[in-house]
This record gives sequence, C-alpha cells and structure tokens, in this order.
Amino acid sequence: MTLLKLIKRTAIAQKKQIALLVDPDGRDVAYFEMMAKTAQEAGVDFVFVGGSLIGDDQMDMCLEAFKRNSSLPLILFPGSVMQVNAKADAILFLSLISGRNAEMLIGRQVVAAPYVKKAGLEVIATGYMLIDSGRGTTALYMSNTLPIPADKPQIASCTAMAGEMLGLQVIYLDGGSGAESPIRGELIREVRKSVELPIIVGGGIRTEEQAIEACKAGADLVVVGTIAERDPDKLASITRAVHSL
Ligand code: 1GP
Repeated sequence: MTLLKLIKRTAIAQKKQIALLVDPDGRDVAYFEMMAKTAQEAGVDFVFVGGSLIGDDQMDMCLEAFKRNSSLPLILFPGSVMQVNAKADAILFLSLISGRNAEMLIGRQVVAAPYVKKAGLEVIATGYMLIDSGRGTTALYMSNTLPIPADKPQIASCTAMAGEMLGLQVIYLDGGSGAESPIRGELIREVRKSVELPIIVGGGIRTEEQAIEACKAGADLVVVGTIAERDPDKLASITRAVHSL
C-alpha cells in the first residue's frame, strides 16, 4: 500500500497519526541513531526528513541511520531540490499555495521533477500553507512569502479548497518550525469543513494538549520537530496522546 493510501485510510477511520520531523542540518550519526530508536520506541507513524539548509551527505547519513535503526516510513519534506534522495520512501512534493512566489509554487518543482522520477519515490502532492505564528520563521524567510494571517481562517479555507480543486492530495498547515504557538483550532476547523483531503498540521506543537487540540479541530496527522529535539522523551507521551483519540 502506498503511504498516501495509508494516510487516507487512517483519516477515513478517524484515527490520528503523528510524524517526527528531523532536520539533519548540523547533526551527527549518533544523534540520528538516537532519534531513530526514540521514534521507533515511541511508535510514531512517519518520519519526515528535511530542512532549509542541508548538504547531500547529511541527508544520506540521516536516512541511512533511520533505516538501520527503525522500520518507520521515511518521507522527505524537502527545503530544496538538493534534498531529493532515493533512500527515502516518499516525498511531500510541496507547492507553497499560501504564497505568491512563483518559484515555490511551480519553479522548484520543475527542476526537481526528473530527479524525483529517477529516484523512484512515491510522490505525495502537497498543498503547503504557511500560517502566521507571531514571529518570523526560517520557512518564511527562505520562501520569501507572506504567511496567511492566523486570524483569517476563511483565507486558509479558500486556499485549501483551491488546492483540492487543483488535484493536490494532502494539505499541510504549517506554523513553521519553532513557531511560538501552534496553529489555532479555529483555523484548522475551517479548513476541515472545506476540504476532504487529509490535513497535516505542524509548527509549535510542544505538548500533548496542543497535539490533541489540533487533532480534535480536524488534523489527521500532526508533526512535531523542535520538542522532540529538545526532549526526546516527550515524543512518546505526545504519540500516546494522539493515538488515544
Ligand atoms: C515544521 O511542522 C514542523 O514544518 C514542525 O515544527 O519544529 O515547531 O515542531 P516544530
């Protein structure tokens, strides 16, 4: 079964899933091995791998360490074309539909397409939406786009609807890694009402309660990165909370 089918089936069954986001930048093999074991023991559903500034070797090293130390599905969440890597299982093929930067909407994808094809990765066409989280994040700076205001759920829902109509397969609502606070439930609820696609939500989720709130508002899959880096033990308790819903 493809990973997209797995995400969809789980969403239809109204079960919730969680992904650990690993940014390989500046980390060594020992760190990747530790995180792989932590994620496997915690029972997360997926590992997203990517970041804004990663060299080729770091990505290889990270994917190899996760393969050696876990059986978790590895999904690329690429910050650049250079991060396309055949060692992963799938790629979130992102179009930054919240922004108006043509490079992020279609330009980078044109450059990446032949590499993705050659790598034989499962492609998950993703409507990627940055939501304002109260402070500048790396994602905003690097993408050179404006985020959707946090208190404008209608803009978010219309954007997601357009993404669905264009044939995208999942919607990713992201407050940006290290966001001060997670995306508000009200905005997630509005998007949930507007589209049938699986909804991924991440950015600033640090507690069980925040993960539960995102899920109850309509997220099918939540993503945690920063908190797992700071406190790997927390990953297991957030995972348990998400799976208990
Ligand atoms: C960012 O959703 C991810 O794309 C994770 O964010 O690092 O804040 O958990 P955090």
